[in-house]
Amino acid sequence: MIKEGDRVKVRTEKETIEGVLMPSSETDIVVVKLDNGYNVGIDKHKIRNMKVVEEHKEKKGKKKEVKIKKGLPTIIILGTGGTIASKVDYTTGGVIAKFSPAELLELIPELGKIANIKTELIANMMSEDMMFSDYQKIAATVKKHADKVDGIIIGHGTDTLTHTSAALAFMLEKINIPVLLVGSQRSSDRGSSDGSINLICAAKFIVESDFAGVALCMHATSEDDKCAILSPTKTRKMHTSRRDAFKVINDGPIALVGYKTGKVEFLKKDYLKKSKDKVVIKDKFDDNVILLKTHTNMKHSLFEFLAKNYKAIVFEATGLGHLPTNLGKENLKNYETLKKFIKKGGIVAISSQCLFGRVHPNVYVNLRRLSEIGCVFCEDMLPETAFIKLAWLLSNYKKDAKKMLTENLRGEINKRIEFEEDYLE
Ligand code: DAS
Repeated sequence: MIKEGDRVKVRTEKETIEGVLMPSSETDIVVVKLDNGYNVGIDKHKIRNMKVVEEHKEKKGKKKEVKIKKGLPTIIILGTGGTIASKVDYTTGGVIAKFSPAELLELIPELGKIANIKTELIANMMSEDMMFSDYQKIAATVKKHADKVDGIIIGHGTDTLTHTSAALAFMLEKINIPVLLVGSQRSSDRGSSDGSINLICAAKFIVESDFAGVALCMHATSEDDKCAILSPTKTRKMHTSRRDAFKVINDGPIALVGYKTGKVEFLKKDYLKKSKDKVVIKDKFDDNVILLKTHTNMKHSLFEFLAKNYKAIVFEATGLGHLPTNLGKENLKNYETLKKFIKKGGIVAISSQCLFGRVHPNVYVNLRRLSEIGCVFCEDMLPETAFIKLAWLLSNYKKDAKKMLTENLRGEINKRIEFEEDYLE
């Protein structure tokens, strides 16, 4: 029986191909990794014959223990999956998460010179599948280790990295050490992989600085020169594949960490410092909240559905906070639906799909009409942060949720925007 990882010889009408049988996501395509590292896909219908040249043997071997170095701080790396955790194992062809300390140090030996590394696998998932229950598992694991280590790094997929960082920032009401979330835009089997540099810079920042609290550590530029320590509630993935995709919106980075130099340069002065405080977590979330991007030609039936099925709606509205509620049969009915919804205790929160700048309830009459019926304008808060925050507030601070939504709790709101870096250059 031929299995993934076996070395095979495949004969088609035109040629014979030899290599390692890899996993294939398409049923009628066979994927073979050639000796030069490239994968070729072969249409099953064109294969005349395929035979095993050499069977794959599982590498048994005892897990190598890593000896603790006296005097070095201790960092635990928690794994949740994503590209940063996955590596194609060329012998088997399978994508595996390499996560024991020994395996990780084998992959990134520099880490072992910075700190004693422990690891724990919480999940092995792509981050687009994260649920609130996963946030609760991560927070519980952080609390379990927080007073036994000098810092925590959380390996995580990049797509919703900043949703989880916002959730953790709100859940960890009191935190005494740094908790840095790290992702990788490129998988570890590619020359341009960014994961190991992000991890090394995160470890250096933990060891070199007195910072405590939740933050992200990702490439600051598309070069391999430095990483940025970024806000957990105002950062967004702004490019599908660039390594410096993570940008702080309406603010700037907390600090920069030189990869080669290890030099930490703080750009913010008012950050939480390491302490002996006990960790306090409030980890409940209300499932009855939805985040919805508004667009032209929205149907009134959707507004009716939202009002009937949700407790709170966060709109990623247009411009300064506009909704389709002003003109025409459909839209005027939307206004009435929201008015009734709010009257019955529903919450309508408004953020902007412009991302930069802030929403404003008074500039236009259309905005005033929304403010008058009780819509909450969420200042310069990111839409996804407003969604996470409101779901968290509704469960942990139920009666004050609406009021606290526009209070700055974890740096998610800037009353004044000082930092205007032009990201669109
Ligand atoms: N699917 C992406 C995720 O897990 C992979 C990645 O970018 O890490 O967010």
